[in-house]
Amino acid sequence: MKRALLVVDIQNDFCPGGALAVNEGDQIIPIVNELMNGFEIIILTQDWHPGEHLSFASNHEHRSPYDVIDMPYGKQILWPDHCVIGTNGADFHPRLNTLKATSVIRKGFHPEIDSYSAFKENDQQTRTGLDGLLNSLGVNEVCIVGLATDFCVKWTALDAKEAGFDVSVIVDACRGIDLNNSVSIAISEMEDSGVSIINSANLISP
Ligand code: VGL
Ligand code: ZN
Repeated sequence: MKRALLVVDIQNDFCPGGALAVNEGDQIIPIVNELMNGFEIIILTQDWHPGEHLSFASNHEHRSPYDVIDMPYGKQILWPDHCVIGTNGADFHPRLNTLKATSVIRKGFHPEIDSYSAFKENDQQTRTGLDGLLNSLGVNEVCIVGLATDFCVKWTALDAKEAGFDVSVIVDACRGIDLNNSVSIAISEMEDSGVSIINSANLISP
């Protein structure tokens, strides 16, 4: 029995003032830093896009952010340019305690594929290697926090479940983008897939 904390995309661009700011995104940071004390294995994820990434509306003619287009792998929401490799927006938020992290997983660096999940990209085939890392460390349970509840947190949780891990999402340590009620839909989808939705106060340290 070994658990890991997955800290999803707590980067400047997803926090207030950033290019794809999540409302109150920075408010989870003290809770996440506190939760880190209860974990030996802490994995941070980092959304990491080249400037020519096809999830950016700016790379398509006559398209605006939040338009939906067809990609070879299915529907894709177009986003404002965000988390561009090497920019301040792609850096972890300065108040996130990154010193405790044991690994960092970067995702979304293939220009033609978006990647919400920390396990596999949106084509549902290209893998990040996270399941191999967790398995080789003997992890059987993952607790997930971060941004955004309705995109990267949700897809990471669903893929973790599919990969055979016990999965909890600590909701008060997550915030969402919330397009058309997508946060409550995401919570239901996760619950229906067997993901436990819990509060940080209920997380008992080993
Ligand atoms: C995310 C949209 C685009 C996320 C990343 O971290 O939830 N959302 N890229
Ligand atoms: Zn992204």
